[in-house]
Amino acid sequence: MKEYRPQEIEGKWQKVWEEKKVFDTPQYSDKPKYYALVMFPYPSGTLHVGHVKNYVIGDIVARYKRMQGYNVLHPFGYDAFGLPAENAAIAHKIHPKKWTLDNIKVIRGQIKKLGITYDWNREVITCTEDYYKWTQWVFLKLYEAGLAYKKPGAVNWCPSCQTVLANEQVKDGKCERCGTTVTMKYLEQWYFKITDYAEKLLEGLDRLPGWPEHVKTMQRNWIGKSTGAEVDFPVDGLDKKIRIFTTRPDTIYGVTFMAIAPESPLVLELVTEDKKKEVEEFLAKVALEDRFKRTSLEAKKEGVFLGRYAINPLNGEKIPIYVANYILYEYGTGAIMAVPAHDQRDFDFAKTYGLPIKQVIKPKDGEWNVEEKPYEEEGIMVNSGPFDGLESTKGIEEVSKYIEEKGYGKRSVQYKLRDWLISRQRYWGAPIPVVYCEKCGIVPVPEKDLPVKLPENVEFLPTGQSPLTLSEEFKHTTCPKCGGPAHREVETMDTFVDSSWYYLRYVNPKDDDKPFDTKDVNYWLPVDQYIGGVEHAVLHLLYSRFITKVLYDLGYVGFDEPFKNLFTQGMIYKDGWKMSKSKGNVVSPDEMIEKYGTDTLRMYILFMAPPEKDAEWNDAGIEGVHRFIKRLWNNYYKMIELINSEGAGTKEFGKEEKSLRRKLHAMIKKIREDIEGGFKFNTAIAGLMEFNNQLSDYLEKTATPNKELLREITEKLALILSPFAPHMAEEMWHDIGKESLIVEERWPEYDPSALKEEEITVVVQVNGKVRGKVVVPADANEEEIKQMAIESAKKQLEGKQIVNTFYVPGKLVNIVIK
Ligand code: ANZ
Ligand code: ZN
Repeated sequence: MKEYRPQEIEGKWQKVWEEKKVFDTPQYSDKPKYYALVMFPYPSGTLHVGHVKNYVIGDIVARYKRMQGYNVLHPFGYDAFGLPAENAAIAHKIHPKKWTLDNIKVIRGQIKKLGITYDWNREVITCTEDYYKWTQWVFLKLYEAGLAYKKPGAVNWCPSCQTVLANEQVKDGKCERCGTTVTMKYLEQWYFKITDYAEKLLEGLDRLPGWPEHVKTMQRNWIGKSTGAEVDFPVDGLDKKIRIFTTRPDTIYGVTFMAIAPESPLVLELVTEDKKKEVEEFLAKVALEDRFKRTSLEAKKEGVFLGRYAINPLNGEKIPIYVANYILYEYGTGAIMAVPAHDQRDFDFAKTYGLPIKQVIKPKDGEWNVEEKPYEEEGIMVNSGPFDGLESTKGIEEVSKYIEEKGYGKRSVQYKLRDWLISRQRYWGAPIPVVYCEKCGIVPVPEKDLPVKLPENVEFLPTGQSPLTLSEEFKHTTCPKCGGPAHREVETMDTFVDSSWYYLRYVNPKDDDKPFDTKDVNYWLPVDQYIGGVEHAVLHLLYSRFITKVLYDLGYVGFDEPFKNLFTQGMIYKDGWKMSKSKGNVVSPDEMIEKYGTDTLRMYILFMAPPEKDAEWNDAGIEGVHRFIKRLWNNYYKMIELINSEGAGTKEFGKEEKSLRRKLHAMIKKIREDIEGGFKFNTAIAGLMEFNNQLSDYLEKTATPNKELLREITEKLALILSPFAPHMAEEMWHDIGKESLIVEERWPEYDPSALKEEEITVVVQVNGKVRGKVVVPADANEEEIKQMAIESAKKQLEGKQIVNTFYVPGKLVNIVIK
C-alpha cells in the first residue's frame, strides 16, 4: 500500500498550484466575491507557529469559500517599516532596508511551505517606494481636508525607542512595543484629527454585528464619550472665569472646591503671591511624576490651595480653588467643580484637606451618610434651591437648561479620544511629505513629486532626533510654491499609517497612477473576513476605520467600514509563556514541517483549541494529530485497493453500510456547520477523527466491503479534508482517478435522506438497573418506545405494578415498579 510521505507530496502539489496559477485572483468574475484577509506581519524576524495560526485560519476560510463558489481574494504582505525592524537591524548592525528585505525573503519561503492560497501577485511591502508613495498620498489627502496638522504640546516619549508615541501606543504608562515607562516631552508634532471622527467611529460600531463584542467595547471605551455641561465659575475679585466640564450638573449645589490640572496655565495666573512658592514646588514635584499613575483612581490625591476663590454661579457660594494632581489637563477643560459628597476622587481630596462635604443627592429610599462614603448613584436632589425634590436624572436636564438660559455655560459632549500623533523621530518610516519655506511656511509636496524618498545613506542610530536631520542632501530642497530655498520635514510617519490602508492596496497593488482604483475597491471591499490578534483592538483597527471613513467622505471609496467581519485568534503558548524569541520558547514551523509535514502542522494548530482561545503547544499533541493523519491515509488507500480489487465486493447495502453512510453525511453536515457557525475548526477535525474510527471499524469487520460506498467515501472525504490538509487531499483526489485539482472543486452537499436513522437501540432499566436493550424504529414516538420497552422486560415486570416510566430520548427507558 502507498505510504504517507508528506515531504514528497507537499512540495509536488505546491508546485502544481503555482504553475497552474490556481490562486491568481481575477479582478472581476461571475462568481460572488469574497475578501479573506489576515493581518500582515512585521518582518522583524522569522515566523513562529503562533504567527502561522493566523494564516492557517485565514486559509481555511479562503479555501472553504473557494469551494463554495466564491471569487476569493486572499492576499499577503508585510508591515515592513517601523521600530521592530529598525531596532533589530541596529542590533545586528545591518541597514534596516537590507535586514527587512532579507527577512521578507525568509518569511515568504516559510509561508510558501504552508500551502496557503495567497495570490502572490498581489504582495504588498510597505517600505517599498511604490507603496509608501501612496502612504504619503494619504497624508496629503488628510492635509488638504484639514485633518493633518502640526501643533506643539506635551507628548508621550519612549526613552528606549527614542521617539514619541501616540496615546494608543501607551499601555498602562508603558511603551506598547518595548515596555519602557513613557515620559513626557514638549514638542511640535504632526497629528491626524481622528477626534473629528469620534462620533462616526462610535456610530459605525453599531453596524458591525460581525465583530466580537469585546473589541467593540474596547473601542467604545477608548473613544470614551461623556455627555454633560461646561460651566463658567467666575473668580472672586478678578476678571477671570474658570470653565469646567461636568457629567453631573445635578450636583452643582454641592460644589465645595474647584480643582485645576497642574499643567494648566490658569494655575500661575490665579495663584496669589503668598502661595506662589508652595504651588511652584508642587508643580515641580508633579512634573516628575508619571501622568498615568498620578491620575489613576487609586493614586493619592494631592494639591495646593491657590489663595483664591471662585463663585458658584447658581448659589453665589464662595469656594476655594486648588491645583490638584488628579486632574488631567487634556480632558474636558482641564478644570473641575469638585463635589466630594458624590465623587470618590473629590471625596478623597476633601478628606485629606479638611474641605466640606455637602450632600445634594439622596437615595430614593433610605438615608446615606456622605461623611463616610460618597453617594455616586442617581437619587433625589436636596439642598439644591429650586431644584429640590427633582429626580437627579431629570435634574441633569433641568440644571443644564437653566445654565444655558442664564448664559453660565452650555451642554457639552467630551471624548477621551485624542488626535493621533503620527510623527516619529526615527529613520525607518515614510517621510512626511511637507517642506518648510521661509516665505510660504508649511507647503505640502505636490502629488506629482511623490514619493519623497527615504535617503539610504544616513546614520540611523536613534538619538532622540530624527536621523534625517543629519542628511543635508535630504533636508535641503526648494519650495514647490515659490521655488525659493526650503527644507524638508525630517520626521517620518508612524507605521500605523502604513497599515491603515494596506487592505486597499491589495486590490490594485501594481497601479503606478493611484493608490487604488475606486471601482475595484468598491467591488472587493469591505473585507468579508478579517483575522488577526486582539492586541490591535484600539490601534490598527481604530486607525483603519478612521482612514476608511476619511476616504469615504472624500469620495475615494464607497464604503465607510473596512472590515465587515472580524475574528480575533488566540495566541500559542509554550512552557506557560507566549512564544517569543527572548523567552527562547519559539516553535519553528519549518522544523515541524520537516518532521511531520505541513498538513499535520495545519491540522494540529486548528485542533489544539477553539481558534479564538489561547492554547499551549504540546509536542505529544502534534504527534497525536500526525498519527491520526497516517491512519486516515492508510484507511483511504485501503479503500482504493478494495475498489480496484478483483473481487466483486458485496452488492448488498446492509445495516453496516447504511450506518457508515449516515456517519459520512452527518460529518459533512457537521463540518459545514462548524465552519460557518463560528470557526469551530477544532470540533470539525474531531468530527473527521470520529468518522475515521468508524471507517476503521467497518474496514476491519467487513470481509467484502461495498465498492459503491467506498467510492462515495473516498470522493467526499478528500473534499472535506481539503481545506485542512490540502496537499494530502490533492494526492488522494488524484489517486482516485480525478483529473481536476481538488482546490478547484465544490464543497460536497450532504444527503438529508442518508441522515435518517432507521433503527435505534434503547437501554431498558427497571428501577434504575439495566435489564436489557430494545431495538426500535428511529421514527417511533415516546409512547411507542415505552410500550416496546415494557414488552421487552415482561419477565421482570411480572406481578409488579408499574408506577412510572421515563424516557431519555435515543438512550434509555427506565421503568419504575412497586
Ligand atoms: C462634578 C461631578 C460630580 C462629577 C459628581 C462627577 C461626579 P467622565 O465620565 O470620565 O467623562 N472631570 C472632568 N474633567 C476632568 C479632568 N480633566 N480630570 C479629571 N477629572 C475630570 O468623567 C467626567 C467627570 O470627571 C466630571 O464630572 C468631573 O467631575 C470629572 F458627583 O463634575 B464631575
Ligand atoms: Zn516658498
